This record gives sequence, C-alpha cells and structure tokens, in this order.
Amino acid sequence: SSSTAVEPKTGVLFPGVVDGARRLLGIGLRKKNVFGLKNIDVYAFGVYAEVNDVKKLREKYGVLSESEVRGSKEFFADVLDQDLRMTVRLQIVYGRLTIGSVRSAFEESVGNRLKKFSGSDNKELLKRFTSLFRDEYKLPRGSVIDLSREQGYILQTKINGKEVGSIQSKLLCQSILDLYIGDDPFDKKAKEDIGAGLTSLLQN
Ligand code: DAO
Ligand code: DAO
Ligand code: DAO
Repeated sequence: SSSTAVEPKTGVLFPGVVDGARRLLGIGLRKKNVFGLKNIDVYAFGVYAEVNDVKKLREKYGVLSESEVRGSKEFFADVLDQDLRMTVRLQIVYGRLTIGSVRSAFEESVGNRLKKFSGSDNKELLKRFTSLFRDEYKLPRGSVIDLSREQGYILQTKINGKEVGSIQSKLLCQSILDLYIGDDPFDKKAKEDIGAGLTSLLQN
C-alpha cells in the first residue's frame, strides 16, 4: 500500500512515498535489550522500494503465486543482493541515545551481517563507517535517518533530510537491509508486511 502508516506503539508516522517513487512496504520497531534487564524502544522504521526496480524481478517471480513469493528465501535473498533502489527510514524514539552506543550497536548488528555475507570480519570497512559517527553529533528523539541504496550499490545516509555521507559498497547495502528483511530480522511482523508489499508491487 502507498498510504501513510503509523507505528502503533510509538505513534511515529511514515509517509506512503519518499524520494519521488519509493513506496512504503512495511514498518516496525527496533528494540534493544540493555544489560539483560529491559527492552528499550530505540527507533521506529519504515522500508521503501522503488516500484520500477522491484518490477525487474517479475521475470523470475511473476509466475509464482503470492504465497509462493512470500515464502521464498530466494526472493528475499534477491531483494538483498540486487541493484534495487530502496530506503530504510529510521525515526529515533529513545531520548538518550549516545553516538557511542550507536557505534557499538552498529559494530554488533551490521558487523555480524558483514561476516555472514562475506565470511570475513571486515574490520576495516566497519571502522571506515563508524569513524564517521563522531561524538559531537546528536540524535535526539524525533531525529530521522534515511539509509538508502542508490543505483550502483551506493549507500547514502541522510540525517533530518541532510546528506551526511555516501559509500559505495554492495556488501554494506546488503548487510544493512538484512537487519530488516533477512533471516533473523529485528521485527518479524515488519518483515512479513514488507514481503507482502513487495509481492503486490511485483504482481500489480
Ligand atoms: O546504553 O542507554 C543505553 C542503551 C542504548 C542502546 C542503543 C542502541 C542503539 C541502536 C542503534 C541506533 C542506530 C540509529
Ligand atoms: O539498528 O543496529 C542497528 C543499526 C542500524 C543502522 C544505523 C545507522 C546509523 C547511521 C547514522 C549515524 C549517525 C551518527
Ligand atoms: O549533521 O549532526 C549532523 C549529523 C552528521 C552525522 C554524520 C554521520 C555520518 C554517517 C555516514 C554514513 C556513511 C554512509
């Protein structure tokens, strides 16, 4: 669907379309367990895809039924791997986020995926990325981070609409998207909705 959606627990609103023609597929919540004590809600997220790019997968999947597509691991693997323009929008809901904790969460979650997809721990790539997260930056509640995969596997990062960095890395794009639509996603219900959204773009 391409209408606005509201993440129910946090009230965060996601527009139906961003970046011209990227359509909202599904929304979810990133939680983090701290010291094994409690779960905090860190950010709400929305995943978007460029309609015309998703249609490139029609040749391969267009003959399958909706439920076959949604249940296909290969389909999600193709979405992660191929040069399809997508955006993941994060809106921070945790009011005391420090850049140090963003850096270590990134090293853990994205670091695991880099290892999963490449077989090595990519310390250098990870450092190149996290060194951009300087201590003086602030991400108060309400901050919006757009992580987008542009044509040619360019990962572009915007904070509150302002571009803060770009890096060309197929592996990094794939690893970040895997957090949301991979085998062990942050929010399973969100992944299901995203799968349904992709399927409807594919078949309509
Ligand atoms: O130490 O107070 C704390 C808990 C902080 C948890 C931070 C999780 C960070 C998740 C990544 C955010 C990316 C924008
Ligand atoms: O939730 O574990 C996670 C990682 C999500 C990716 C966060 C990327 C944040 C990049 C911007 C940092 C700006 C200081
Ligand atoms: O304007 O205060 C600000 C935020 C700047 C944050 C810079 C973070 C850089 C993240 C770059 C990721 C590269 C893909």
